[in-house]
Amino acid sequence: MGTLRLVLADQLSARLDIRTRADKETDVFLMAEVAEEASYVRHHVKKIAFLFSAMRHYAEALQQAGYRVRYVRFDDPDNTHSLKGEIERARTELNLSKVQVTEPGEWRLKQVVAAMDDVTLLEDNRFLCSPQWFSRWAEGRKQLRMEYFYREMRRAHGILIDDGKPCGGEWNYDAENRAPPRDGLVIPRRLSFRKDAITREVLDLVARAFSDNPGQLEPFHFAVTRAQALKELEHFVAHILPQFGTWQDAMLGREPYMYHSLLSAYINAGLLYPLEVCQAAERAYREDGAPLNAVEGFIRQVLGWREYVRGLYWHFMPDYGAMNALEAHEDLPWFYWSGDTQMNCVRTAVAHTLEHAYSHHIQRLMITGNFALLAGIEPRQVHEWYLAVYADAYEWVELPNTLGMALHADGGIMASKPYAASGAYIARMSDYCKDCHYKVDVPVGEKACPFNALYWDFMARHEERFRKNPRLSYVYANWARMGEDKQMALRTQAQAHLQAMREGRL
Ligand code: FAD
Ligand code: DLZ
Ligand code: SF4
Repeated sequence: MGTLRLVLADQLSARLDIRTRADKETDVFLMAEVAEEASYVRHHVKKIAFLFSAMRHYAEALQQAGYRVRYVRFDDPDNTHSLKGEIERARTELNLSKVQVTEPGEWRLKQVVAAMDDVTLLEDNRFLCSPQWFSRWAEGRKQLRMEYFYREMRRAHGILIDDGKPCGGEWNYDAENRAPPRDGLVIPRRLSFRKDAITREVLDLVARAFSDNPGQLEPFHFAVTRAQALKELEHFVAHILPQFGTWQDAMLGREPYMYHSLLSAYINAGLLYPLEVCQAAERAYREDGAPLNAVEGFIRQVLGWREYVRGLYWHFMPDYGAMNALEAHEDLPWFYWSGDTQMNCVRTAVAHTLEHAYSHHIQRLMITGNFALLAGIEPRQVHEWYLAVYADAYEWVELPNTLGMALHADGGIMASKPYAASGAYIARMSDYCKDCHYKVDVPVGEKACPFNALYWDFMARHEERFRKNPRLSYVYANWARMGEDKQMALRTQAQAHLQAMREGRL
């Protein structure tokens, strides 16, 4: 008797046990494009198109390798449009009772499949740290700081380690990274993959079936196969990685990608393995002279942050999803979906997002995330936005980044202080302010940059919680030095900005 093997849209990896254990004679792979998964948030159309096209290419590769595959298309008239429904339908029609599934990356979906009869969950062995290992590491620690987790990962996997010590003598080269942008930066061109017949068919489907969803479908040039994703990795390592560290936090209006890798959607969907990505970066350092600050900075994102947020997610779910430590209750303003705001930084970050289903980390954290933090937007609504609009978004990675890193809604489990910043930070790290309706160095008045008053209002609202934090003592010292009149003017201005936001005038 064979086994039905479910492969989800983000499990397109040949090295998973679900594939290596398959029997070509008796087992059947099930893959399904279903409305339930495609609509639990209003996913960006490019995200849906990327996943459906990558799924169809993966199914084709499975078949070519001699496996039996049952692929349910979105417009199949018998499609039940839920994964549970498709498992049951396949079981009955193929007369297969046993089902195996690689652990889903979302708590919601894991509950659904785990509750079904005769379903076995297999470990997702693409990750470099299992949820069990993370929980053992977390047990008994007062603070779960990424930096210490990352060092253990470096040692455990022997990445950038020489004779048991970190390459170059330091674990972290951040001091050399994160320069403000400068004029004349030339960013190498990105690869653009030709659309084949499968992708063109998917684009037609998505245009028809998801016409109300956010985002621009075309131009579409994502990699949709492992071979293409490997080309993207090679291109990044050879031409972009050497500059990655220095410009990691810089933002330019004309450059949505800067020196970032654009690999997250491919790693998360399974077209690339995180270990091979780290090893490719390490080789560039050891064999091709890529600078250590860039290579270490990049590896820290993949081996450190990526594994760490997944560990946090499984350790604290399901409670994590409902946290709102700062009691933020404002509604998400409409400009997150439309880009219709006079704040050039937010307008640009949203425009990049709607066009590419991508924005880089500093736009996510210090522009759209920072605004939501300062304005006190309800975490659940912000979370749903991030989960919807990025091609790389699945709850295991998006939720801790949004709730923990950007919104401090987990009360500091993830970050020792909130990533709150005023307009001065944005002016230093980007070229947005020079083309803005608002004036970044004006604190109050009609042209006042909203990030200034909202920053101080945020600090004042949460003084009780943050005053004793040693990393924020200089902030409260500055606040006290302003005196009551200036404080009052800033807080009144913040209320005016919030009112303008609620009325769609900001
Ligand atoms: P690069 O800057 O080139 O970084 C290299 C790789 O490191 C990425 O491909 C990614 O795999 C990994 N990485 C870097 N930072 C993080 C991080 N903080 N957490 C996890 N992995 C990281 N990342 C997602 O993959 N999916 C999400 O849904 C997601 N949502 C986010 C929401 C918010 C509010 C914030 C602040 C960050 C979010 N991130 C998310 C993390 C990060 O912004 C993206 O991984 C990154 O922007 C992807 O672009 P890139 O591949 O060019 O990354
Ligand atoms: C995000 C997504 C979308 C849009 N569509 C599907 C789908 O049709 N079929 C499927 O198997 N998975 C889809 N996914 C991914 C899942 O919703 C879910 O986010 C991940 O599988 C979690 O690991
Ligand atoms: Fe953003 Fe303020 Fe700069 Fe405008 S002035 S781009 S709102 S930081």
